[in-house]
Amino acid sequence: MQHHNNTVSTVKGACPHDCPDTCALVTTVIDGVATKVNGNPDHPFTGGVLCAKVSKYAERTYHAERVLQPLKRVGPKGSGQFVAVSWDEALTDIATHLHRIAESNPEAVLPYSYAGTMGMVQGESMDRRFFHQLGASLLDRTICSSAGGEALLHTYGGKLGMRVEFYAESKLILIWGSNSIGSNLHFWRFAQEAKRNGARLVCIDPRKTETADKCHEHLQLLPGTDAALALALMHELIQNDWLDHDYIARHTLGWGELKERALQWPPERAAEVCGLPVEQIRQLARDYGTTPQAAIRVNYGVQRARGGGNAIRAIACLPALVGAWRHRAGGLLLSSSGIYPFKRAALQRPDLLGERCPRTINMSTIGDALLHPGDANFGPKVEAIVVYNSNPVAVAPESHKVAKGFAREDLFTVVLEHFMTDTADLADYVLPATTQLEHWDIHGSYGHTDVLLNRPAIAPEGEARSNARIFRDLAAQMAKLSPAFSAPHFHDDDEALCRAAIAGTNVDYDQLLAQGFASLAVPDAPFAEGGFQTPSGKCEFTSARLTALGVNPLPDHIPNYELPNADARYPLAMISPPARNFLNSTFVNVKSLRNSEGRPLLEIHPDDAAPRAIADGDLLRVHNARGEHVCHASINGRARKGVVVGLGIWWRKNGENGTNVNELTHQRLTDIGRGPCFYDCAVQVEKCTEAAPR
Ligand SMILES: Nc1nc2c(c(=O)[nH]1)N[C@H]1C(S)=C(S)[C@@H](COP(=O)(O)OP(=O)(O)OC[C@H]3O[C@@H](n4cnc5c(=O)[nH]c(N)nc54)[C@H](O)[C@@H]3O)O[C@H]1N2
Ligand SMILES: Nc1nc2c(c(=O)[nH]1)N[C@H]1C(S)=C(S)[C@@H](COP(=O)(O)OP(=O)(O)OC[C@H]3O[C@@H](n4cnc5c(=O)[nH]c(N)nc54)[C@H](O)[C@@H]3O)O[C@H]1N2
Ligand code: SF4
Ligand SMILES: [Mo]
Repeated sequence: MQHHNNTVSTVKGACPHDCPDTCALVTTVIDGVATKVNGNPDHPFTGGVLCAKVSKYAERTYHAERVLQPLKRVGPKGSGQFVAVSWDEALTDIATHLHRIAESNPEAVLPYSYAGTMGMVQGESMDRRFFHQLGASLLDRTICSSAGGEALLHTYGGKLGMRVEFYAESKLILIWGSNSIGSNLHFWRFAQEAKRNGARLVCIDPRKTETADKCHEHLQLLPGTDAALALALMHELIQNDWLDHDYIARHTLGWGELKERALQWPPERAAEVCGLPVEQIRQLARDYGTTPQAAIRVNYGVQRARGGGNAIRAIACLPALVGAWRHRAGGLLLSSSGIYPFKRAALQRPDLLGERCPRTINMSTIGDALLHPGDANFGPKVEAIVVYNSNPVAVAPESHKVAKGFAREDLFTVVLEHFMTDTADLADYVLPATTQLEHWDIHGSYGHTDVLLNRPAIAPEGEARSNARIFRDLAAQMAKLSPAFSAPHFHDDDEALCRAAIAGTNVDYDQLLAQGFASLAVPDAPFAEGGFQTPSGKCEFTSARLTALGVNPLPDHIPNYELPNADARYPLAMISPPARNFLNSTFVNVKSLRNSEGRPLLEIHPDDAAPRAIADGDLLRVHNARGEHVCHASINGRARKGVVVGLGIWWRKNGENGTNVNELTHQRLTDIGRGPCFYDCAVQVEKCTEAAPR
């Protein structure tokens, strides 16, 4: 109810989530309470529209289960026994622990963070300064995009591509490894516009997603076979001379070698590997080879298998072969994050390391890292871990090892969080963090090309503090033990950090303050005249840098680690892409969104269900040598034969047997970029005959 004497305001912000869309937000605040979060109608890309998840942001922010005071563990690890303590007590004790460990070996301290917020300030500023000063182990942040990101680096020279708005003018769009309706909604708006203007939409995905339902064609290939498909497309482009010889000659490197490789991949061979009808591959090649303004929206779903880097490289070669880059409505986009001029070094201060060169730990193998006793090769055992913007116990592969690592009584664990996640449950201290409605931040995007400023709309709930403030406050405590932490760069406040992110660039902070966003000047067609940022300046079909890294310099199909039936005990391939109403493991505890997802499910094809006597809704045991996950069967027509789909990422504690899909995934890494192989996983499925063990 709104009375005339209420103070009503609207505050401009940015969606912080790990989503390519980075929407501009407008929060309505009445008497200090955020009542509604909307899309900013003035931001062209957002168009006033948000996804279902962030429309529920007020529900998440005022959730009764928010952690609003520092919590200290009192019972055994994982017992859930915590008491509220003052900030002063928590920070003093944490600083004492970190200082003591760092005194004998700073590398025994490990930060663990990812993109719970994508903000430059709350994601990668004061935190990095703190750990650089300490000399803590470095974290290789590979869990999402490094295979594809590095593949793109070695092909185009960076994370660059088509401008998203020009997809609306394309005549053919390949949506490759992405469920756009679920995970890239604002791109989908442009694809819809293109469709209305007569474009053909093709979806390439092992799962019949909502997006596949709305495309003209769906190539439902087996997981991890995209490079074979791309090579067969090249084979047909060559055989039918659907090539732009001029573009190839002037702007590419290694055409002779690539051609030779592609000619080894007739469509019949790829059809066999991909599990696709050969005519479907031929037709796609014909469409791609004969439509100028052909665009590819490839996404990270492609690169979560052993050969994921090579697959992205093979796909990324296609636009150069047909000269699609000549048109602004042709080409490819994986990520646009490479265009931002943010001053990362100024924010993160890697120079604070001085002469020290700490070891690097890969976040994708955190299970093994936490269980490692330490040796000359690995370095010291991890004795303390500080987690923020991430929920590794739920999201990292082979999670029973991750949980076991975090359960170590001798590991000192601090978790900065909004909620008691699976990871927070295993902490020594849980520190209450602010949400995006309560703090400052500045954002780029990986799906568009604007900069956004996030202003706090409301005061922090309870005793919550922003990540940047928590690391500032921790530095102040450390300064009592180690004077280097009293330096001025440990005093910069959050808004000053926003300004520092763009200081000296041509992004105008006043414009951000006034309007909430600012567009970067980017060319319409980035590679129309070549101009790739590789060492050769060309689109590198062959990469000398990959040779130097000991990787095959020419894209190839690399079969999955776990091919179904390679081990007869595990005949099904399992993929675990995101659920539409969750964002990774965020929002799992928001009731309205959880109700939409129901419960943890495994989608299975009728031909795989029938011989196992599995009916829709049955309780299932999904297992392999690493573990078992109990969930319910869904025979909804979305899984292909031979492939099961466990939509993620539920919290383990919501699982029927206290696990989620990552109980089954492994810690082996991708060919390029050291990434995880979530979608390269073989399992067996059977009906549960008795109530699930807990
Ligand atoms: N609603 C929602 N949106 C999200 C997220 C979320 O959890 N929920 N997560 C965000 C994050 S962190 C990221 S990284 C992005 C991810 O963005 P995308 O990579 O676009 O993620 P998805 O839309 O799930 O698309 C992955 C698709 O790849 C398919 N797939 C699996 N294996 C293969 C394969 O081998 N080949 C091909 N061609 N396809 C394959 C899956 O079935 C799935 O439909 O989305 C972001 N947006
Ligand atoms: N099986 C399987 N596993 C996967 C994937 C998959 O497709 N399948 N996807 C992978 C991918 S693409 C990714 S990116 C990772 C994502 O994994 P994570 O980066 O761990 O993402 P979330 O699970 O969303 O966890 C983010 C946490 O950060 C917290 N948070 C948000 N904002 C703030 C803040 O301002 N301060 C603090 N302190 N905390 C905050 C949220 O409450 C949330 O608990 O998961 C990976 N795991
Ligand atoms: S999660 Fe993505 S689509 Fe939803 S509001 Fe945020 S940026 Fe927009
Ligand atoms: Mo991700």
